[in-house]
Amino acid sequence: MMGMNGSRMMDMERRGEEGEDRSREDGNDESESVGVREKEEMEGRFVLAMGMGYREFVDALKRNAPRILLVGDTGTGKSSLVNLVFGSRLALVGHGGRPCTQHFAEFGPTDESPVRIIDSKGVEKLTVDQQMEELRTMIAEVRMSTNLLDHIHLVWYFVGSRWQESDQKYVVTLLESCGVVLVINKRDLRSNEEVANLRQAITEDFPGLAVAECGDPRESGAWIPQDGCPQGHDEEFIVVNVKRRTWHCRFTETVSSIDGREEVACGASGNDQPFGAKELVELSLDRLPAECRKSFLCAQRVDLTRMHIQAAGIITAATATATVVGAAPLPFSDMPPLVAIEAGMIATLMRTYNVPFQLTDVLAINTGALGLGAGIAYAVAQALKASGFFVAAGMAIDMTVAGTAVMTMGISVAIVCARCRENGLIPEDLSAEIHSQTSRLEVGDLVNAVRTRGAASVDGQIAEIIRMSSTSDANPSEVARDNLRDIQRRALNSAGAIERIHSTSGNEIGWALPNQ
Ligand SMILES: Nc1nc2c(ncn2[C@@H]2O[C@H](COP(=O)(O)OP(=O)(O)O)[C@@H](O)[C@H]2O)c(=O)[nH]1
Ligand SMILES: [Mg+2]
Repeated sequence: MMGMNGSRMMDMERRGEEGEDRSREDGNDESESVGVREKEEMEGRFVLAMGMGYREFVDALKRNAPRILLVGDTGTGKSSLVNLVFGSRLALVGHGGRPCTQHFAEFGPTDESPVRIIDSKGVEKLTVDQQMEELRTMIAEVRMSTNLLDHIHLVWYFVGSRWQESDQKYVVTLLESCGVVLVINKRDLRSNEEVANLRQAITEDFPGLAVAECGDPRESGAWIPQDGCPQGHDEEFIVVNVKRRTWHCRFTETVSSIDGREEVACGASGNDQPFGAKELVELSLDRLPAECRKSFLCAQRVDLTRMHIQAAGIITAATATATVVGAAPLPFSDMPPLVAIEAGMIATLMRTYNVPFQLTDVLAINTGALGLGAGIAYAVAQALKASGFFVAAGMAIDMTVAGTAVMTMGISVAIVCARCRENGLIPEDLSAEIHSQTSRLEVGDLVNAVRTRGAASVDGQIAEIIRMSSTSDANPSEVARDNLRDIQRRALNSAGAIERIHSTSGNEIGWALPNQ
């Protein structure tokens, strides 16, 4: 088998691109127009293959979507919180959704948000007892289904300004059939004292019931921090930049210094980021049945660390598959599968980070300089044709090249998607951003670790590389290199191919490969 190294691949691609340009200039040259047709065919197959892998992934998530019931008075911020956690595509508005009963409607699942949200509508006109009856009937009805996925899996119960007897009754009823998380929402509008009192009353009724405190100050009109600045200067706030609603404490104090009297400003400031949603996600996750957790994780948009772990699993799986495909010594037959694997991985990763994308984005990313995708497949075909011979026997894509290219691409996509999610912005040219990231990565060694069968244990390390590289300017390659010894040790260890060396006192002092 004749391997192909990275620089040669790039070389070929460069030649391929030139070929492409030439074919645009004089498109009536017969051999070149064949090339164009081939390219179209290649893209057609690519779109098809990618569409399948990605579709399966999304459909499975939707099939296993958890069903979450919202309970709480109108205006407690239910819709706002759902939008914050799952994105606004669920369009939780009064009249939408599929009616469950007269007073409940269901939203989702969608491709973007594989969750089912049941929201109440118009229950405020009913008495507490009638509302309770409605709730009981609805829960009993869905529990008739033999399919556990149709049951209500979780309730987000929105607490009002006081904890009342009716709250206690509601929660008792709900706990009979599903997990409950109490949500003290609009936290930014409540005083610490109010929250402390609520928590105490709740704990008396239900010791150990999960409570999440959330708030989204961006939602309110005029926002002033409730509990003062950290220095306790309650009266001295100004809210600057009303659009973004940042605040600044302008408290000043006159103090004596050696040279005389001086003005000292507090200067504490903050901004109005939403908060508490991550905690709500964690508490909810703990209470969901295992079958629905993956969908829930893919639907939520607030906990990045969870997304990294998910992404690492996807990258590892794609890398392992590409490595196997790359190992088959069939000339070029491995191109379409590799293209599909990589494209499917890119789409799935973007989905995991909830970065909106079009098929054309995936195409653009996949045809970039270092990606082993449609671009390279086409370029290699062009290069071979230009040099006068067709597919030569033994020209298989080397397995390490395949694995490395896919993993490199995966980590780059994940890092860039994580950054997009973190700052809420998507670069104008997503593809260029990902390719610039790709050029900073050399993870061949990492791929070797994955190849040693201990793939699962590598997930955590990949997640860590993504995490560190997406929140700082750290070079992902350096992060990878620093972790490499440990990654390999863990991979080998879990594959059972490693002997631990212990000191006489029993401490692990090293490791070794058997028979070497
Ligand atoms: N200050 C503040 N306002 C919020 C918060 N959550 C929601 N709101 C506002 O409260 C109002 C009612 O919210 P909505 O989500 O429609 O409540 P729902 O009736 O329970 O679905 C809207 O004007 C929101 O902008 C929050 O955490 N803080
Ligand atoms: Mg609402």
